[in-house]
Amino acid sequence: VTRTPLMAGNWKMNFDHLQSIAFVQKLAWTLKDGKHDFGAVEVAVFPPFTDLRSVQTLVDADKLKIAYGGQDLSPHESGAYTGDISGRFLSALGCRYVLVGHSERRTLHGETDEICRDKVAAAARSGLVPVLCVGETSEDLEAHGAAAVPVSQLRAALEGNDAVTELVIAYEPVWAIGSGEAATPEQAQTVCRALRETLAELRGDDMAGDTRLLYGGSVKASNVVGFMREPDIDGALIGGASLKIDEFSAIVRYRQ
Ligand code: G2H
Repeated sequence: VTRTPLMAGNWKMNFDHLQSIAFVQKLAWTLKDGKHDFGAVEVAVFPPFTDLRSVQTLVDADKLKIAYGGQDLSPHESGAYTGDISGRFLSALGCRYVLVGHSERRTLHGETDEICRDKVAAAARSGLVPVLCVGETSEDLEAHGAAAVPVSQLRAALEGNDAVTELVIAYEPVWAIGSGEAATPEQAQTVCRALRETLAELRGDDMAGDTRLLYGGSVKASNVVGFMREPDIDGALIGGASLKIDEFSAIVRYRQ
């Protein structure tokens, strides 16, 4: 199986507009200088919605091979949903990806498994690749072990979503997010294996073999290699460390 690793920076609600632009430009220069092979390790950033247009302009003008996406989308196509962003708007801006069900959305915005399922469907309808985030809280971990909740979130997100043939899954244990305390590579591998097996059961071996599983939660340049050695981990979703150019570019170049 050849799955191209994906290093994805989730900027969350950070950076002002000029910082976003400067960051993408600097990232491109740093990776070009380092002769980064974009075909070997894919790079994506998830800026705030308000910066996507400028990121698109920059990427187009310089033919940068950096992919980008939104941090969320509406489950609806259009209509009376003040403040929401349709997947159509994102694909019109050249987005390839969109995050769905990040734990901060699930917790702070009450996004249920059903809402995440509708968002996965909406992403696919708009030609976007959903990056479905799953993960257990420390209470879940104690009560049910690590894999139960992420696996049930994946099942729920795919239920009735047969039209979704391409997605990325990010395993982000909630206790590891922004805490500085990442899961161990072995812990993350165990859950990613369970997720891949679930995908195989639901969608067959081909899709399970092709789907990239990312680990997220306090990923840094100093711990990324350990995760990337695991057979079922195909990249990382990076929050805090994706805001620092040296850290993020070192993560992207983890093989060097
Ligand atoms: C998890 C992650 C990025 P951080 O939220 O999605 O953030 O790397 O800061 O833990």
